Amino acid sequence: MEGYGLFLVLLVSALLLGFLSVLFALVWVFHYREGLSWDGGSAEFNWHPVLIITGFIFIQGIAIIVYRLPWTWKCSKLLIKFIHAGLNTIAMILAIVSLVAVFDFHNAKNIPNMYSLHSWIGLTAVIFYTLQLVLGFAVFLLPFAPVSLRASLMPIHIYSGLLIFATVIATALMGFTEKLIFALKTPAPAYNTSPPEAIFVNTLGLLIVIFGALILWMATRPHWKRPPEENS
Ligand code: ASC
Repeated sequence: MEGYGLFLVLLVSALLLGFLSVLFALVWVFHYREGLSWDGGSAEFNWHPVLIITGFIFIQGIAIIVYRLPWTWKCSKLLIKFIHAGLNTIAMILAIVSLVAVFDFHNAKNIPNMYSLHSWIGLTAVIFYTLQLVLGFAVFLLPFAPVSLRASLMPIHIYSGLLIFATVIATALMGFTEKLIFALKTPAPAYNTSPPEAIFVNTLGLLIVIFGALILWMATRPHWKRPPEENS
């Protein structure tokens, strides 16, 4: 349990940043935008940032580091696997609902779909995340795959999980910039005049980058890994 105190500091910081990011997303849509509803208008679009930040960034980040929590090392590995898979399933559902909100809003307003880099990379991330979840469930949770197959797929599972997580954060940053450019033009104060909403959402972007940096650091320190078991 090398550097356990530092791990706790990073964990508490990541949790605070995660909650703060969700809070910022809610303040953004309720204070600066049209709030939330499911009516084909802007308030339906607003589910997109709220659900992505809550599910696809915060919950996914926690799902990544559940194996690193030292007080779970005495729990059965199977239980932690179910928590890992369960949190990732919740994140996947929220990400898919958030995409439905955008497509539904676009179609109601006759706005084209899938033309931006944000949409190309974002949809690709959701598809790969779903594949990763199904494959992870089949190989690591169901009792059928031989240990040799588990061992050879584990580095790929870890690599693709971290790559998808980092890609989701990069995609969210593109989304913030897009939305601010679309929303902040005349008669609203333009983005390039740095109105309060622009500063606020840029700050949200910074919070998410720092959250991601902490999660990736905690996940990749070899000495914070769950100690191997005899029969795992
Ligand atoms: C599993 C599991 C592990 C790995 C290991 C192969 O399903 O619980 O620790 O795969 O067996 O790397």
